[in-house]
Formats: sequence, C-alpha cells, structure tokens
Amino acid sequence: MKIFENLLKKNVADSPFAEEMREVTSNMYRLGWDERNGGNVSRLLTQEEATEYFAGAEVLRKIPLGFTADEIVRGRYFIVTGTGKYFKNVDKDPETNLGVVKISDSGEYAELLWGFKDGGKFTSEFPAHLMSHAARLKKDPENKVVIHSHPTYTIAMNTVCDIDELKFTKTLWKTNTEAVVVFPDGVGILPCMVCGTNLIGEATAKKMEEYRIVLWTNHGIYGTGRDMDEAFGLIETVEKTAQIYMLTLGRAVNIISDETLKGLAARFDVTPLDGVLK
Ligand code: 2HA
Ligand code: ZN
Repeated sequence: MKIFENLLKKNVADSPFAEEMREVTSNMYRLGWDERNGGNVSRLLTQEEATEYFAGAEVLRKIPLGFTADEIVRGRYFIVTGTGKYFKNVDKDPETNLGVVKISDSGEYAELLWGFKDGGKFTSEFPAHLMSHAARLKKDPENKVVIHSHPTYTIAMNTVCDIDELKFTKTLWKTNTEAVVVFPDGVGILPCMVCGTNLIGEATAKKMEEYRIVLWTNHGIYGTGRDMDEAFGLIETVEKTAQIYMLTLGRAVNIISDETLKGLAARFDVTPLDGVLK
C-alpha cells in the first residue's frame, strides 16, 4: 500500500511554488546579494496549491514558532527557506534547503509537511516573515511573497545616507526615472537592530502596514508582493538605483526634478508617497 501512496504523492520539489523558490534563490545568489546563508524567502501557497499537494498530508514535525502568529496566517501554508542554508544550494537540493509548513490553528506552531530533510527548520527570520505576511495580507489579500536579501549597493547607500524615509525615498527617485514608477509608495527604513528576533519582526511588520519595501540599516532589505516577480522586482529596482547612486556619489550633475517626477507619476498612473515632492 505504501508504494501506491508514494506513487500518488505529488512531487513537491518540482511543484510550481518550489520551482519559484529554486529560481529566485539561484538568481539572488548569482547577483551576489546573498552570501553564505544570507537572505530568506517565504511564499504563501494558494488554497488550491495546498489542497492539490497537501490534502491529508501527515505532519512530519511540529516546530514551535516562538511567538503567536496573527489569526490571518493561521491554518495557512508557506514554503520557506531553511535556517543556516545557503541560497547557492537550494536548486540542487530543495528538500533539504526548503520546507513547507502549515501554521497551526493556535498560531503557536509550524507543522512541517515537507522538506528540512536533515532535521533543520525555517529561517531565523521567520517571525519577521510571518508578521510581514500578516501586515501585508491585511492591506492586500493577494499578497503572497516576502523576500529578505543583502543587496550590496542598497546596504552601501543605506550606510552613507540619512535614514530619514522621505529623504531616502527622494534620493532614490531622483537618481533613476524607474524608481518613482516602481515604488511610488517609497521605502520604509528601520535603524540597525539585532536580527532574528521577534522585536525586529514586529518593527518590520509595523513598517509593512505602509510600505512594501523595508530597509534594515547595515543589514539588508525586505520586499513583498503578490508574486515572486513583484517582490523580486521591487528589490531589484531599489538595488539598481542604489548602484547608480553609489557609482556617481557626490558627482551627479543631472538630477531628476520634482516636476519630472510628478510627470512620471502622472504618465504611469501612480501616486507618489505624500511629503516627498514639493
Ligand atoms: O538568514 O539573512 O537576517 C540569514 C539572514 C539573517
Ligand atoms: Zn539578513
């Protein structure tokens, strides 16, 4: 019987949601953003995906979350990168480096349904991820993805610039005409804090009530979105803009005017964050 059960089991490693995780982590590694075990990604499964792959699935392990997850994520399924795991290894061994968990009805546990084959568990930043998912889901019920990464130029720019959110957002917008179009809602910024804690998770989630992008000073960035492309695209555009800024630092002669930024916003039908433009 076990043979038939196993034959009927869907191959999670090759599912569309695992493929997305394998692809995005590989891209982030090759872009040089996520050294060693840097970065982590989580993606909410749709109800259809959860049913198709995990209806009646046995719980392999119950892993305490270390905090009580918001009601909005209880009973929901996430695929997430593992703690201490290297992005460069995800694609060749998804079942060790990724896991699928269901958040328990009490919000206290992650029920492991697949992955973390070596006895591992979810990223140390899972509190920040789950709290961010909850905050974004309340804003947009379609939000599915939270990506955390260490993109080089973003961290460099954050190291040399004032971390005032409006000023930082304006500097980005004034550097690259794509910026205001891709993130008209600006970037949220946290000061340098101890990572891997509930405290930074709560602070990140608070920012996520307003922003889809949050910078962690001296550490990295969080990007969110309805799908992998949106979340990745936000980070990619911030990083590209920060790269241009850092490559031209102190020497920029041609800076985008407020008037042009307003023109871009009108042309691309986006509303710039209040308080940035004159
Ligand atoms: O998981 O990026 O913030 C490694 C990290 C911690
Ligand atoms: Zn990090």
